[in-house]
Amino acid sequence: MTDAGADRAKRADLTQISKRLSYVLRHHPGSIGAELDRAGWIAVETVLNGLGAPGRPLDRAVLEQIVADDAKGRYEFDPGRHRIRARQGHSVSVDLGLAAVRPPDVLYHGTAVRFLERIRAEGLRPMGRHHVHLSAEVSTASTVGSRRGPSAVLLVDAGAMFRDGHQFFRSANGVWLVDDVPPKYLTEYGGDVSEG
Ligand code: HQG
Repeated sequence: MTDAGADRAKRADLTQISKRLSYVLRHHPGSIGAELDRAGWIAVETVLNGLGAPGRPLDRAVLEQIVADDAKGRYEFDPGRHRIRARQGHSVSVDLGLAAVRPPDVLYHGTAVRFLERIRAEGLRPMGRHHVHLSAEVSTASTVGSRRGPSAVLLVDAGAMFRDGHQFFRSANGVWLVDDVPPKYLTEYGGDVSEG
């Protein structure tokens, strides 16, 4: 294999491990026979054992690299680096201890065009996750929406929601979180979104 080929293979391996890490830390710690504590933490050693082969734990340096290189800052270690957790995106019940904060006046949500009709009727709901995820930038919302084919971006009147008493949280990696967004605060934004 060429050096470039070996690099690509290594990156693909790391991506695979990162996906399994996300699955364990956000959705199914039971898949490695473990549990998260209330705040979503799990012992690093448990993760290394769980993501490695039997009798051959994952190398700690590999986990450190995945956390450090993650483009979205999805994971964090505790200060002593004994425990690890996902910063947001959970479907299992955790209390991340985030304080409610005032949002910017406008936030964005990217979604699939095929979901729009239902969203117009019932607003944004957390679906499988704890919260509805919103972004401060259109570009991020657009990328998130594009994961599921033809996409649309919705503009959220976060200022009005805040004035009306909705609580907003901001995860350690900059994702805005809210329980739900009723339809009256949503406007369809940008080109590939058609009314009706
Ligand atoms: C849609 C990724 C029908 C919602 C991303 C979304 C993000 C509705 C899907 C993070 C609906 C849920 C979260 C309704 C919402 N009717 N569809 N009433 N309300 N939806 O994956 O926001 O890579 O749970 O629009 O970057 O897409 O995992 O949420 O399309 O930050 O770190 O239901 O996941 O981050 O899908 O993505 P998701 P999301 P990670």
